Amino acid sequence: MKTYNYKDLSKADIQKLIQRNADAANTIREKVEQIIADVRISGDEALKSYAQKFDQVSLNSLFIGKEEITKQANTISAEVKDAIKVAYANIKKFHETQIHKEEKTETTTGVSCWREVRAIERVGLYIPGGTAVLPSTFLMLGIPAKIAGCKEIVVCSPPQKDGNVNGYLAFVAELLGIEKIYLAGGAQAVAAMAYGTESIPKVDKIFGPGNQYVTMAKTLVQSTTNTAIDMPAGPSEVLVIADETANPVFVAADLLAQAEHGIDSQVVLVGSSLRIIEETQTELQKQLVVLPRKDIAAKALENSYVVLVDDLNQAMTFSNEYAPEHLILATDNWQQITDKIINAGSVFAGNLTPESAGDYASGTNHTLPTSTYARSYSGVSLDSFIKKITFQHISESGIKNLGPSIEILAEIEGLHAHKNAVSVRLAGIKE
Ligand code: HSO
Ligand code: ZN
Repeated sequence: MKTYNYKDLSKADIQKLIQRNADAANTIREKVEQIIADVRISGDEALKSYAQKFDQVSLNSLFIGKEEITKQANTISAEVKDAIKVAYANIKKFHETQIHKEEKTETTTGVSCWREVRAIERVGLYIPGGTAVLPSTFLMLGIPAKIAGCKEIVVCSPPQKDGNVNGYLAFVAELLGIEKIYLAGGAQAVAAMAYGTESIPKVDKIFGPGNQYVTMAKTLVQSTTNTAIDMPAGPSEVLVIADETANPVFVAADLLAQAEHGIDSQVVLVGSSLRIIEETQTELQKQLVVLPRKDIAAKALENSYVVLVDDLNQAMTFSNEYAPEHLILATDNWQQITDKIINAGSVFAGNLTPESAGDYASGTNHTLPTSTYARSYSGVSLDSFIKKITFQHISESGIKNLGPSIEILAEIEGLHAHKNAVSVRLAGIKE
């Protein structure tokens, strides 16, 4: 990986460095628009013909039900089931801490205001399939949806060649109590959940990662329907801050863990120790060659880099500019800098905390903002599946106390009907 010295970087250089892979999404826009139009017009038929075209499978039914889910779930080993259960329990425990009830407040005597939480009624979870089946993503989206109490949870995942779903996904569905999995993938699945088809219900919000087609489809349906999406998504990324207390073997392993996700993934090492940086570069090559996904990881490393900084504070300044999806603090001194973190999706603090822990099983969510969106977005959490509705109640003393101010404000805005809605009540009380 190419190394830059922070001292030599101008503001413009830094802006260039923090820019993510300019995505070629526009080239696929037309194709995705066509897919969306097909699904709108032909519904299930379009989904079946896309399954034939993209997944090479001819489907009789567009979903599998409870019986088939149980059958598939039983094909996986007890060891894997136990590991999934550990992840399930931790993710559930952490997301349950996100349940909050807000207090009522009396803003003016006789005027009380409060908010109540309601679950989004119908949510759609897109779980990638094909070469990268991600049961962990099903856990990360399904658990908060269940805790929130969403009435309808629509799950779409591309069919396997045998027209079924993978056993790991089936087992997660069982744990979540989800009795149907729709066999649809890619942009066509997103279109189905946004518009609804004969089989697949329309939802209010779509969640989940996916390739460029899925991402483009989410972006398009968000602006053309009343369906919301979890967040804009780009290629996965990690930034590791390392000082002289870091372990180069661990740092290299963390960088590769992210690099193996895809050729467009980016990994950045920001180090204050030249020795650690050099040893990490050597380790990277050593560990890379034995990885099954070494070709993918090697490509990702080509668009990755190292920044040499003076100290942890300077490292944090760069990291905040970069706004990484994952931030690893590979230092025993992590407590010194956590206060200075402004932009990051999820933070992994200390030398024994790999990002993989959060990807799978520690409890935090792995659906996180990428491509500098950590500046303004949070990762998926219980909040993503709920809405908060404001309420107010005004008593006789309340309308007497607050009414005159409302009347004046309505008057200066020239909105006399607004003013009148208060005046008639005040007059009604006097009578
Ligand atoms: N690091 C990925 C999540 C993931 N890793 C799923 C393994 N499986 C994006 O945050
Ligand atoms: Zn990962």
